[in-house]
Amino acid sequence: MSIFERIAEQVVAGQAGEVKVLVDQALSENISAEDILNKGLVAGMNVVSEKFKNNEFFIPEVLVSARAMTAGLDVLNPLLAAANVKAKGKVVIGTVKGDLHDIGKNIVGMMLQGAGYRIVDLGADVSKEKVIESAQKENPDILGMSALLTTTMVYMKEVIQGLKEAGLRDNVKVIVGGAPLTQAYADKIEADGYAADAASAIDLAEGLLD
Ligand code: B1M
Repeated sequence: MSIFERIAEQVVAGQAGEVKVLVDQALSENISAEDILNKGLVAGMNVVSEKFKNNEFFIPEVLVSARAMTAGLDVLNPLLAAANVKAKGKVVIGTVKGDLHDIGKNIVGMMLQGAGYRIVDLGADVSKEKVIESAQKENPDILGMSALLTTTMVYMKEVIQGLKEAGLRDNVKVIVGGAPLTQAYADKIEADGYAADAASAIDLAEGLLD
């Protein structure tokens, strides 16, 4: 089994310590950080994504795998930044104002990171002003908004309106998700896309930036 397959396998198994050891080992064998990322860590998270989509993995397994992937990413990040590896795109993500539910948003962020996107996580309870400031500063390809309450999902429309008023709406694809959201609601507020889960969010991002 190649070192890449072993890294991927340990990401799927959620073994953070093993992932770190294997990533260090791969680096000591002069394998590039980019190859370790794409052929090892991301390959592993792709398997996790599929298992999650097919109901073979549930939230706890996804979180443990995401943590294992992050352990590997922590080792690679400085090297990737130095090597200037081009990410697939930049995603600003947050849970909307008034809403403290951040577990789903964190999973979506981690899975997108695992799929090769750079993530700027604004956290939870994020105001329209903070989104606009971040859109100006970070110039993201995608803005992702999450909401878990029927009372807070309506705020997404205000954020989109705020982006329009700031002249930023055409610069960024807006994707939305969270348990009370639907495709119909996403269409109504003129978001660019809706994803029901983290694996679909990756497919959505890939499609929008294609
Ligand atoms: Co709250 N809560 N909660 N809660 N909570 C719900 C959402 C609720 C449905 C429970 C219920 O009554 N059955 C209900 C909402 C009812 C409604 O509005 N229709 C509710 C309520 C009422 C409340 C409070 C008002 C309770 C109170 O204080 N009276 C309060 C509100 C606080 C606030 O936000 N202001 C509250 C508080 C909390 C806790 C703090 C205790 C905790 C949150 C902890 C945290 O997130 N750090 C909590 C929790 C854990 C839940 C439930 C039990 C679980 C949510 C969760 O994490 N699911 C939830 C019940 C439920 O949903 N069945 C509930 C797991 C997570 C992985 O799934 O977030 O759906 P989810 O994310 C998925 C997808 O939705 C999607 O991908 C994710 C991964 O597959 N997705 C995206 C999510 N964001 C996306 C973004 C994307 C794309 C996909 O693109 C950008």
